Amino acid sequence: MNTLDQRLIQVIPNPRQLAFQQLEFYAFIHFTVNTFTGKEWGDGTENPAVFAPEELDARQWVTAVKSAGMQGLILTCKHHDGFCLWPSRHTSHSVASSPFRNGKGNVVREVSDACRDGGIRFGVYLSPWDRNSPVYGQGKPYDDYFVAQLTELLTEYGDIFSVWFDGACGEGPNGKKQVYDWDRYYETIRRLQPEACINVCGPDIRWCGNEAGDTRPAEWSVVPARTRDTERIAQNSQQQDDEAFRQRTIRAWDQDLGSRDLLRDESELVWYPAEVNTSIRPGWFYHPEEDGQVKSLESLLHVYFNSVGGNATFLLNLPPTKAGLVHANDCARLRELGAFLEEAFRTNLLDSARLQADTALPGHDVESIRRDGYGEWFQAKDGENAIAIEMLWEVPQQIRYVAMKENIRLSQRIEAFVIESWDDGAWLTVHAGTAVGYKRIVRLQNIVTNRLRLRITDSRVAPTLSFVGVYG
Ligand code: FUL
Repeated sequence: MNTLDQRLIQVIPNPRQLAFQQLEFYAFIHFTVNTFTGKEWGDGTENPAVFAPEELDARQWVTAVKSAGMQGLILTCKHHDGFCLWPSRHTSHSVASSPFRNGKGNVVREVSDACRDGGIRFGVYLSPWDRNSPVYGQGKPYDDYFVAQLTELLTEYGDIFSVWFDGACGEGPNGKKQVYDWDRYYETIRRLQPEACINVCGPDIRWCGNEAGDTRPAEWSVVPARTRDTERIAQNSQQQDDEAFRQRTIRAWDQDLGSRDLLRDESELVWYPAEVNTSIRPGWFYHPEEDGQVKSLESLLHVYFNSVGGNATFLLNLPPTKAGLVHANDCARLRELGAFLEEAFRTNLLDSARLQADTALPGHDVESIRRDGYGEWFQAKDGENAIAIEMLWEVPQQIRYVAMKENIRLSQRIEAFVIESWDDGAWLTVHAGTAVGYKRIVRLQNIVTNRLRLRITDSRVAPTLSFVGVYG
């Protein structure tokens, strides 16, 4: 083992990151005064009287979220406009000053309760950038205000799985510039909700760097520590309310964050897995004129396979309407997506296959890939960085997807693999890939064969596989 590989495989997820990655797919909900004013970024001068959802039903949101197979929900408790969806004791710019439930309402309460009742996780988005707060830009007074709000959210609404800190800020040199006390915010979260991950401007989950649902061909979880730099994240984030930004994809210079070549000269490495966030519609907030622009099933599947199937988590945004409901068009698409995924991954053809591996570390034989989980796993012998696993069926099978998972508790090791199908007396390469990590799902062109071979052709050290699934 060379020293670079030794360094790389020492970088592993902590338990909160591991639990987070296992959620795979969860929802974002963008809802605030913008829903009523038609804007994407409110400026903080909105009259709370505009916030009047008359049919708000958080259980309807949770039903829609679950119908797509999502396992959590992150709510914009406060967006850049500063309006709070809960009756914060530290500002009157909140639901308490609105007609919603006659000023007695609390959207955060209703949504967190509905999540708990529906058996999904609840997370909070709290925008650091606040265009309403009079103390924004004053340093400590704003930090005190922000921490007080965080404390309300983290102590009064049960278990929180994610605190999502947006990097966006449009106030440049002429505006009010707040230097955030990130360490103090993080310390507050660790103390009050030690299991919550801090996403984007935070150390646990890495923003994929765009809002269009674009992903890198290889999303690495072991990356340079400098990718966690909040200044850099903020610079790459939205600087103004900008439709073009929302469509922008990953820039060429930012494509590789974790190849061996790139990491070679990095002094500090961290486990920082990617999250892909995009909206089901062009905007993050609801606009009736976008009712006909709900993303197609194929385009959502494209993002799903590249994120959940590409070693990243998928945060899909749903914008509730002015009435306070997820629109029927979005609900229909979510049901369609959920039904598709359910059907695609229902039957694992591996259950009826015979398995052969050309090598295995004692105690980690190939049969371990049949059961999903980290209790048992396949592992090659030390020093063996290339292996082959063959799957054999009595009769030919029609194969559409192959899912692979590494035992990431032992880091991310696989760097290159191929899938081959036995075709007319010879092995035919049907897919060549790179990183696997938490999960890689390969879409195949409807292969028909009774022999499939997975060859891991390069690994940092002896590769592991905690699970392989083959689906028709
Ligand atoms: C961006 C924000 O400016 C958008 O309004 C939205 O909240 C998105 C998730 O992050 O940076």
